Amino acid sequence: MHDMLTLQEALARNLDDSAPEVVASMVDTISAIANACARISDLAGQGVLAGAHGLADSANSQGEAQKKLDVLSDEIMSHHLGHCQHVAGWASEEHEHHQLSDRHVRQGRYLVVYDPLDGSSNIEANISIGTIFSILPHEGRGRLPTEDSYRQTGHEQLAAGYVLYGPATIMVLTCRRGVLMFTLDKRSGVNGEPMRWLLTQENVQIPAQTKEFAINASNQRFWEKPVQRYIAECTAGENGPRMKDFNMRWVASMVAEVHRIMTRGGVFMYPRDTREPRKPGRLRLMYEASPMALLVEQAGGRAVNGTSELLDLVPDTLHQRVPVILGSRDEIDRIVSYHADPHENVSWQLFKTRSLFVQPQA
Ligand code: AFP
Repeated sequence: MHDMLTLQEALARNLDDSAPEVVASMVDTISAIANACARISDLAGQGVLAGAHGLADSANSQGEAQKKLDVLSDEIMSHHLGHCQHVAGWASEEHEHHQLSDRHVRQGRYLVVYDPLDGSSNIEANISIGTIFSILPHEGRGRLPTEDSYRQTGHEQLAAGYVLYGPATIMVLTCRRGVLMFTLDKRSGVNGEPMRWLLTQENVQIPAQTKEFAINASNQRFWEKPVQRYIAECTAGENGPRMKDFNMRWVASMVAEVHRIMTRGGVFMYPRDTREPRKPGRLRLMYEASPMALLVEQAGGRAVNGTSELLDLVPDTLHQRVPVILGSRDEIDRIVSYHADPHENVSWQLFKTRSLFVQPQA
């Protein structure tokens, strides 16, 4: 491991076309996030022994019950960002409003948006969970950031990433110059030194084709027709219009699903559904969809809401929800074409059964 680049070394090389003060400030900011995530990894890895299992006696700004690890992870992220001189403010899934750095609010170059703990329903089941973050420019540098300061499209992100707390703790990161993967060296960090993140993959590329999709199939009856059509064709397998068999995965941690796609391709879908027509989707644009969309696009994939590129969307509010369909480019192109086909004729034999997943009696 002695010849592996550290996070700081790899970032400096990745940003070698930038001004020195930009390199230094971005390296410092991502290091602050990395140190926070190393601490979250340690807590998550301690499991119930860390006293971080179960529900907190609180709800987040969207009325969702909070897990103790949600709250602790948010406090850790907030603490590290508050001590970073380059961060003017931040917004979290766990708080209705953004938070201002009490020391660097005017001079900070960056605004950070994050989901401190994605996949909370999996904590007690010991299934991989993660942190998702997005770094935006503080355009009004020198002035106090407002909530409007955060309402930037995904194209404005200067960097985006996630940390997956699995058997290994892995950070996947882009500064708009390709995608880098780092593994936390859990045997480092002695004598009070921060743990090291080592560069274990660079120039990550998502295969354009795949035979694997991820969707919560229990919602099938609520999906709109283009999604019904796409999934029905996948499950029809080699005897259906796709003429090949597909496999399905569903972890219920977006970070784990996206990481699988980063490593071998695939499609992830949390589409709009008709349960609550007023609710455009489950996932949040600013701290789930946008950062993941930048990562996927930087790795050669595609990320849409069904009809538009996710990176094009201008957020209305900090916690705006959107449909998310992302992954292997050829598959996303197909799904977009189905959404664009107003008269799409679903071949009815796919729907002869009561459910897409019940094969007709022989
Ligand atoms: P939680 O953090 O509340 O568990 O939600 C995780 C998530 O936002 C995303 O990571 C998953 O893909 C999706 O929700 C799972 O949703 P379902 O529980 O409806 O499958």
